Amino acid sequence: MIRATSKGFRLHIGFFGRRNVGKSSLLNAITQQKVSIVSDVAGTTTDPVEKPMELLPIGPVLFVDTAGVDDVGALGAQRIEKTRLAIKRTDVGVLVTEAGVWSEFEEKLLAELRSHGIPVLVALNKADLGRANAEHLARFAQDNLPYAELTATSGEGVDAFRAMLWQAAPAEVLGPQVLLGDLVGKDETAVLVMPIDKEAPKGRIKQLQAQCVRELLDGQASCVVVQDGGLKRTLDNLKTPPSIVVTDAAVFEKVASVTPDSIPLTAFSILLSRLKGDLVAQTRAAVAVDMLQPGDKVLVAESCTHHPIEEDIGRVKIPRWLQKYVGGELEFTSVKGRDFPADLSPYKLVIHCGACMWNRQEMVNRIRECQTQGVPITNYGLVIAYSLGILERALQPFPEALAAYKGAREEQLELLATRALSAADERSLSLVN
Ligand SMILES: Nc1nc2c(ncn2[C@@H]2O[C@H](COP(=O)(O)OP(=O)(O)OP(=O)(O)O)[C@@H](O)[C@H]2O)c(=O)[nH]1
Ligand code: SF4
Ligand SMILES: [Mg+2]
Repeated sequence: MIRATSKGFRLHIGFFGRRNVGKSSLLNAITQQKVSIVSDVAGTTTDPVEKPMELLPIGPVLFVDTAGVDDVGALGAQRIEKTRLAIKRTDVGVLVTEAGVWSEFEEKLLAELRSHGIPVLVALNKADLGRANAEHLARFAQDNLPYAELTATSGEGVDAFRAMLWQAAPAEVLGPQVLLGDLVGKDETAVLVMPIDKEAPKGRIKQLQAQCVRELLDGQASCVVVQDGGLKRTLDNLKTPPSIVVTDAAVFEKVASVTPDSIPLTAFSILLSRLKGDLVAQTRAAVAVDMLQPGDKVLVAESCTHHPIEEDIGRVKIPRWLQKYVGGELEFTSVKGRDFPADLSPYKLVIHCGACMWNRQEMVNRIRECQTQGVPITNYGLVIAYSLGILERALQPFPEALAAYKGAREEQLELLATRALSAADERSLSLVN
């Protein structure tokens, strides 16, 4: 049973700033709980502290208190790195400073937050000790930077600041986060294929599968849940064909062979790419599989740190299918959680899981990182479907991604044809010589 909203579906609000400005005090004042330790010793918060809560009218949020980023020394460098990682998963950034303090340090932090597209609010804390100076207020006005003067220790100004938080939340985060509900109309049926294999969580179903079921119920649609072995029987028994079949990508091949072509078919991880990632970009990247050659390096990345099992999808199944497609050995590296290489240049392709445990901001940042370094990043479901020759079918419900797929295929075929031509030229040249 799902009792709580998972971290991945919460708006992440991060508190950043120098040491001792009152970040932890502000978090405690906003949540009205002693979440984070407060002291007058600079550098009290060392690792990011997380507090999930319901912040009305936004809904579920995750507050993240971070270590002061002006920290010094070797330990300080580690803390700064952790704070940097926290920035990457932030949806709304709170830049905390003391009234009267705004220097190059705050400007740099602001620029870093904004470089990730994060809306920023400035909290001028310790208003009981001093008020904001006119020069700083003019600076905020010039950039339309929202700010508030407050006193975290007495709570003064904190209610108004709480309201500013939800005004700053990006519309796409607050808007409906639809996985499947929009693809199945009222009174229609969806069939969800969920194999209960060794990867299935014990005694429950995955959060994203539960969310699909809930969305279908909310939309007055019907939902049939079945394991792969029971799919054919279920489809044969349904009087009206379902509007869609959604499967775990691990059994894509089997499910595609049983589902008639007239029934739309996709995978949970493809739904996740649409919700959390960038379905169009990740679809284009799936086609890059055609450029792989035996011996190339491929990075397989997962957002969570579950223990690998025998028939693990990322370590066993995807390598097997891809090597069969490429016709030779590839060199795979697997990484988990936030352990992601800074230098991606050795890799020809990154294959990412659906990142169900992350919020969209963090996954989109990872995609942008790969794009900046010119390395295509795709997704489990997309690459499996492509290597099995069923990606066009799996994208039928997503016209934009389907168009991107067709465009990318054409470009790829042209590239491959040019490659084949120049190889033929080289061969004839060597014959002549
Ligand atoms: N006078 C006054 N003191 C405050 C206020 N907010 C926090 N403080 C004090 O400032 C000191 C530092 O507060 P923290 O909340 O631990 O600051 P921090 O930014 O989390 O510090 P680090 O975790 O070390 O980076 C504590 O002694 C707090 O009591 C405020 O609004 N007014
Ligand atoms: S590996 Fe990725 S998609 Fe699978 S459970 Fe973990 S975060 Fe979710
Ligand atoms: Mg602190």
